[in-house]
Amino acid sequence: MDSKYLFYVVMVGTFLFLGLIFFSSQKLEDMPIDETIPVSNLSTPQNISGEAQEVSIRALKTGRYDKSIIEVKAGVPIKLSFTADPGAGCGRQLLIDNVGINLISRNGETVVAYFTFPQPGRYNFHCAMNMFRGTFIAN
Ligand SMILES: [Cu+2]
Repeated sequence: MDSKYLFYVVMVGTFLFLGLIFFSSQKLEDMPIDETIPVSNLSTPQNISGEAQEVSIRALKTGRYDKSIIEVKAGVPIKLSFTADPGAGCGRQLLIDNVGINLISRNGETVVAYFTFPQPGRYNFHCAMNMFRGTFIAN
């Protein structure tokens, strides 16, 4: 066998092996929350007159949210309940783009925030590292 070829195979094999060790050592439950982002004001209904749209999101220890698409109405207040499995690592933090929401459910508790999407569009929600991902569709 060509020794250059053998060298190449050994190098690639070593690389893959080290990569596998590295990724399998990255346990979801060890992924940190980003403490530098100010936590949203919780449980402060902002001028809720009449009904709010009730929405819930759960971060699962499998590394995903329980839902990836949530349809809501734009311009109508939303009451969001967020819960994270204790083993969900960085998924215990929920950020929603453009509305300044940063919720943290450290130990499986449900945290609540009120907010409104001002105009129709797609608004992403995610953990600080963008591993957990979902989208609000405001109509
Ligand atoms: Cu993450």
